[in-house]
Amino acid sequence: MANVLVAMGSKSDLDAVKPAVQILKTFGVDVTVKVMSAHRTPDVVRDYASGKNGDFDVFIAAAGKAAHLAGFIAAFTTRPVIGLPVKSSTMDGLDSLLSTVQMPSGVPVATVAINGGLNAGILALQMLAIGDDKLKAALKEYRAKAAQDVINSNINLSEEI
Ligand code: RP5
Repeated sequence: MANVLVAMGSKSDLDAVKPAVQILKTFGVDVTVKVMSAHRTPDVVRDYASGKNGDFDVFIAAAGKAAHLAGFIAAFTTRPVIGLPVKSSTMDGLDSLLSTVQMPSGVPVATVAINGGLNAGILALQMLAIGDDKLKAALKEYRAKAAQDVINSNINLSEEI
């Protein structure tokens, strides 16, 4: 069974990670959610990232301000790491975005938008679907429904404007 670790730098990041956790659970993926900080509890992060505390297929790391959590995890694993920059400071999340996305060559972090929790979850699902035909089919269905929702939004549109 696929297993994703959703890590956040502080409990204050919880709202930003909820959409990621929810979509993963909706698709039946095992999710472990933990608060751990690259700066405040680096030993804990290292243990989770290096496989000492479980074997995770994909990591999602949410952090704000000097957001080094995703990059720090990526330093200890060759599994995919998805960075989720959190809008948690006076700089509207731009600080988090740049801290997460600007990784040195050789140690990538796949960074989604500021507070892009849903996309972080979907991207993790797409990674897991590479080796899982059932998940691949479920994602195709999800996309088809999303497309239908856009088409349906045209119904009665002219009456509303
Ligand atoms: C980061 O600093 C966390 O990821 C959080 O977004 C931000 C603020 O943390 P708290 O001071 O609210 O714990 O490390």
